[in-house]
Amino acid sequence: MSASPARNDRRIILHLDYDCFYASVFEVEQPALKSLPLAVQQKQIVVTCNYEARRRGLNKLQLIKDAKRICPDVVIVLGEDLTKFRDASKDLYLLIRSFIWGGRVERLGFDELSLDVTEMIDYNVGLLNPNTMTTSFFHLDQKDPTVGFAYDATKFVGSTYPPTEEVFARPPDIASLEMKLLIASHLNGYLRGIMEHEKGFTATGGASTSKLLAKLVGSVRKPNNQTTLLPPYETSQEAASNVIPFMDAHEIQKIPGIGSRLAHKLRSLVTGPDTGDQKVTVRDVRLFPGMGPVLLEKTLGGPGAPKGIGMRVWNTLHGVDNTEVLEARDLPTQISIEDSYGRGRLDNMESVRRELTILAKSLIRRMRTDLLDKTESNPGQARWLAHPRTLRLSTRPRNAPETDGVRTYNANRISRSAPLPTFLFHMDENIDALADRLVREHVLSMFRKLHPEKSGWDLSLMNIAVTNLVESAGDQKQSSGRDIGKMFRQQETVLKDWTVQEPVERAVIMQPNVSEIPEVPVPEVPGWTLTAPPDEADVWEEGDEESLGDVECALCGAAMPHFAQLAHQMYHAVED
Ligand code: DGT
Ligand code: MG
Repeated sequence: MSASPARNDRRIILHLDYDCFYASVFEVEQPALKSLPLAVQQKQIVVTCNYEARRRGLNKLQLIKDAKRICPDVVIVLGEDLTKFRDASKDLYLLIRSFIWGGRVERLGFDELSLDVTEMIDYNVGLLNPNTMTTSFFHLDQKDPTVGFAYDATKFVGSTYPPTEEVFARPPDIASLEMKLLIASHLNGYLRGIMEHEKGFTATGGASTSKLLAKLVGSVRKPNNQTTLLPPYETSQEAASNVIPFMDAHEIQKIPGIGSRLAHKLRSLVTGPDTGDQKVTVRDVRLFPGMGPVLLEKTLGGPGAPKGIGMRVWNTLHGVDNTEVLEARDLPTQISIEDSYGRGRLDNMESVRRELTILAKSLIRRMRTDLLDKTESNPGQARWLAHPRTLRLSTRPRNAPETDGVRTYNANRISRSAPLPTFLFHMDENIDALADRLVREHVLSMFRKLHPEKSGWDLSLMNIAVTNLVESAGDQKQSSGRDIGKMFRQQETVLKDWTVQEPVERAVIMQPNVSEIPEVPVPEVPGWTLTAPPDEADVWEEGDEESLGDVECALCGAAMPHFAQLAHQMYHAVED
């Protein structure tokens, strides 16, 4: 077997995963739902359910009909319009980011955050006083020493892996990784408390030295809990490392970055032909004879596989992940809205016009939500932080049935682009009128160019997007955690379980003061037709949760996180 990869445990990373996120969004709106079993429906599937429903035997990604059979009094709410989830997600992200120095927060899908808190923890370790450890103070602001919270630096918050009782008879050494993680567990608990107190959302937290380990250890105890992965981490002495047994126990497909396709190949390697129901763990793969980066490259590499996949997976199996927490952009790169349609629903121009108008309304609403400067109190005078220059219409036609009557799935979208008409930026017109005009004067002619036939297109999907965003003058950097002192000053915090030494003013992220947008000439964009799916790598995209993973649907080629595969397969099953 090849040598274990070297570790670099200099960073401290926290992970937050909001509990039953879509269901919580409804519960925050209507608190009475909290005590009832609640399921959120998309198509024919329960995409998530609250923990009361889980206690009664319901699961995520179950068919609605099964959920009703298992729990007849389940309350079902429709969750197909993602707007409120996106808004809550953005709100929570901005709240958490306001605390983190340098804004080092990455949003993963709608309901997970990775936080690089290395600098905050190093700073606070430097201020520890060995004589007053139980009455330490966590500084949230380097400039204002009164901003922060009191904590006991001899105890972890939440649980640990392995459990603390077994290993923690002695207090950790101040210079140790253990001490950094202990302090990080207090920050993790504080942030979770803030989220719950300020916004009503609970989350599950993890603390470790990489995005991978923080995420995995976070899911050890759900919901509304947190876990810290304790050192030693060194893999050079495997017997002593906590990382290796922790990683080893996971089923291979549960590991972030190893989606179903890779898991399938690894299972086939380890057990022979993969029937899908074998349980193959990280340990089974790691200890397979001859295992190492070379065999992994041979097994997983090939056309379409990312370069160096063997080494990456070898690192992952050992819990080594050196990827950075990516700071999110404040503005999207594009905004796109789409919907899918059952067979025969889009077969005449009137139904196409009606559906395009619905999509256009959502698009304009999203443009206003994401691209307007919210600091202007009079909405009529709000300024655009960025101007998209291009309008894109994409569709996905169904394949005609083959001679044997079987209809194959068409994964390809076709698209057409044109300059975005500037009337869309008029704030004095209402959204319905703008959407109507956009469709009549622009989108319908794009549609006819894509589909010159008068009818019979049988489309399974339509998408309208604005792309090619040109940011307005001024920089769009928002205030980061370092400015937090300004935000904390007046109002008293009544955070349960958290002692805050200083009265605080609530964290409000200040948008930059952007000066008037100069008139930029609209570039000429010739119409063109694509056969590949458009680039969907935008953090605020419609359908975010299905655009951020590394798994690809074998039927339609859509990228999605591996957790989404089952629902996605069901979606195909019920689509037509
Ligand atoms: P948790 O974290 O187990 O308490 O429950 P959730 O509901 O937060 O589940 P999570 O973290 O896997 O996903 C976050 C949200 O994303 C969830 O509330 C609904 C949505 N979601 C999860 N899986 C899928 C999926 O396969 N398809 C679709 N359309 N949405 C999904
Ligand atoms: Mg969650």
